[in-house]
Amino acid sequence: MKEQLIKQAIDILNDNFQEGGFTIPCKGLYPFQWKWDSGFIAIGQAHYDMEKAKTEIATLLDAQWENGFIPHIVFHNESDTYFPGADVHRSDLSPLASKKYKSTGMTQPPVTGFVLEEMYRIAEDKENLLKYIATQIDKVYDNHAYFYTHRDVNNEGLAFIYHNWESGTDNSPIWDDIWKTMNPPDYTFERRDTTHVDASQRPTKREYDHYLNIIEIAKEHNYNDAKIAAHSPFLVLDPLFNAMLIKSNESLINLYRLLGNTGKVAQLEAWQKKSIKGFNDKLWDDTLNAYVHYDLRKDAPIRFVTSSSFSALYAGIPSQERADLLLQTMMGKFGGEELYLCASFDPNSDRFDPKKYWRGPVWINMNWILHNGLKRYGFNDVAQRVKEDSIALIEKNGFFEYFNPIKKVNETENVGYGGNNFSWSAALLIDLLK
Ligand code: 9WN
Repeated sequence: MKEQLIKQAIDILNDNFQEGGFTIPCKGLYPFQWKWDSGFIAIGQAHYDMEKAKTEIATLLDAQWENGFIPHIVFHNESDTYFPGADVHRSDLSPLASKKYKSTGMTQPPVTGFVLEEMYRIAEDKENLLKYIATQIDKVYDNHAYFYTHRDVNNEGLAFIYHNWESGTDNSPIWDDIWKTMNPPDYTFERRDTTHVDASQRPTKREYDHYLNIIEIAKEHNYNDAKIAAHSPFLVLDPLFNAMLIKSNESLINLYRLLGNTGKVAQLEAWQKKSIKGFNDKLWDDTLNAYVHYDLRKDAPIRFVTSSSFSALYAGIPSQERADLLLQTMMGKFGGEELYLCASFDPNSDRFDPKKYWRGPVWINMNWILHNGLKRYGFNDVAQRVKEDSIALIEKNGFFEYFNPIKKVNETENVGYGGNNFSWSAALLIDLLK
């Protein structure tokens, strides 16, 4: 069984690998290179073809902008199966954009630092991999410098996101109250996602109006961060995004030490200290006993528990005492026997929807982050359950993009949703099974 699943996963990843040296998240639905997908994909590739993993990350970093920014999509080709494409995003409006690649002007969770460390963990020839890391690591450092210089408006060690697509958790109910503060035009456009996937599993037309509206505002300001910080109706501190930054800081520190190149370590440690403090001070909610999102526009927390709330474990952010509380919250709200771990949104909330994308379904990349985070704090039984649930969902349904967390439904129907033969589900399953 295990060998069979690994073989299937490798076939999917090889099939999704493109000539330009990158892997698409899935055919039809996502025909380009996505930032955090590439990172998770490289972790899977590292187990069976390290050269491919190296290429994946090198290609992504090749699209870095002059200010250290790394875009969320790199448009390597002219595919028209995805909306909105390069002609909507118009990265050329920014004087700092890559001259080599068209891209978006927004980013995604900064996973690349810890991905390099994961590749090092997996590598058999560690010396060879360190040589490769030496050629890439400064680009990742520059990306972190970008976040601390241009995205930390209150100088508290936390980077803002200005678009829901930057969070990676696109239509989370977290954003619902922000949409109420906006009134975008009823844009005319042709969506492509709902030609690949049932519309009931995707965001609504009105949600897309909001998504496009924020892009238009950012474009009016030529993707200038200071102007975006001043004018974007969406400005949020996201616990997942910042946990990934903090985990990646830690990895960069470890890797620079291994390289014997410690010139940047003091700066990374200073950022790290500030970020961990900022995260604990600003994002912890004493009543919910969880980390939550923070709306910088309203200057108020967004008080819901999501799978992002638990990602802090992977980055070692909570004290053991807080981690214990976080585990209680997770098991109390998300851990019932009738559920697979881990729903993406609080299953007790009336905003929970078990079929709709980031409003409830289980995602394998989040489960991978949570599995590793739970292990870090010694919560081995729950870590094991997250792993077993991930394997069971894929084994039963296939390598889908997301899954219905309700077990009863799982017994009777196929409950894998979104894209099939999805790259990070394949890649991270390989890592979980090895
Ligand atoms: C927008 C590629 C990406 C993931 C995101 C996921 C989805 C895109 C979309 O697909 O977002 O970036 O068009 O819906 O939400 O996490 O990186 O797999």
